[in-house]
Amino acid sequence: MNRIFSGIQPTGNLHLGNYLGAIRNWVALQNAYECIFCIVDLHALTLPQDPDELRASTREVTAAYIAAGVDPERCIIFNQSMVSAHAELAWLLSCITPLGWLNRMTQFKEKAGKQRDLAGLGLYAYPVLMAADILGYKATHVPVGEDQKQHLELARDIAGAFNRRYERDFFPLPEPQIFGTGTRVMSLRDGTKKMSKSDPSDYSRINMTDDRDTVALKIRRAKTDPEPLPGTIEALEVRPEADNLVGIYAALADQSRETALQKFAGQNFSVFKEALTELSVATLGPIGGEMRRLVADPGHIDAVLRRGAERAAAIAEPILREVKDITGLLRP
Ligand code: AQP
Repeated sequence: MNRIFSGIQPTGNLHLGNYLGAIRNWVALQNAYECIFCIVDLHALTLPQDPDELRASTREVTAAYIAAGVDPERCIIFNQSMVSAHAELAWLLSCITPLGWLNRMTQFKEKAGKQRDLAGLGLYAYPVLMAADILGYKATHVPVGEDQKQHLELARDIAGAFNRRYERDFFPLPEPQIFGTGTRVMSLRDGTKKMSKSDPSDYSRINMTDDRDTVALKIRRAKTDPEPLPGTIEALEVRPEADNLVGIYAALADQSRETALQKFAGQNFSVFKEALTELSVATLGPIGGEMRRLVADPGHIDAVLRRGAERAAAIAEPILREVKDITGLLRP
């Protein structure tokens, strides 16, 4: 059986990168797989969070899933902290994960910055919790953006380490699913940095709830160069900001970058940016509106999350019990 697990951290404003790199793909996948979509609130705690904002953000991410078209009846939608198997399994897996594997993780290096000794243990151990999220459901496939590929490879290594240690084929090795042009959306202010919720500059990203005027302003202000759009992908690729905007257009229009570029080759950015604004608003406008409607009814969102947590626990708890038996933990 093919089972998908994926999630997003409730750490602030969801953006176009989260939509194109993750949520939009989930909507398409829900017809072909058993899907578990999590709001990974324990991961969010790896950096300081305001408790009220964390609660609000958890509901907002849930609203985004539903507003974008993830069906809470067909899929399991829940917040991670409601199913204790995640944290328990993370401990068991951390005991078989060599430090050397974690030392290679680039996201830790980026997020910890220069003051690595001050970074929390949770930030360092984040990939082990992510492995537990996935393996705790014996998920076979994990749709992610490019940025999460390294963590997923680690989850596969940990699954293999467990299977070898206990000499059985217990955990399937989860396959990454990385789709098309939206897998790495970059900042609107710097084409070499990914679009991120935690970027202090609001102009670096298009939020899923931005209104038309805000989207138009952010795209108008997006960094570009004075040259018109080139005619070839090779010429585009050496201009990271232009390349990023064409990539976003292509992803939104569901086209290849080549097709999108041909449409605007030789034109000025002002023309292209207007078209990009229209496309962004046409896609995100209805989703943002539905998100606002859903967030205004927290009772409904909480009911979805409660039901999702029950369904998730019904899968994860028996798997955790088996892991405990295999590892020799007594369950008297
Ligand atoms: N810029 C991006 N382009 C494509 N996909 C992206 N994703 C995130 N940013 C981009 C995908 O969204 C999913 C959820 O990511 P996350 O919130 O769990 O963590 P993240 O990757 O660290 O996302 P952010 O937005 O950068 O958040 P912060 O600032 O909190 O760290 C993943 O599938 C990810 O690939």
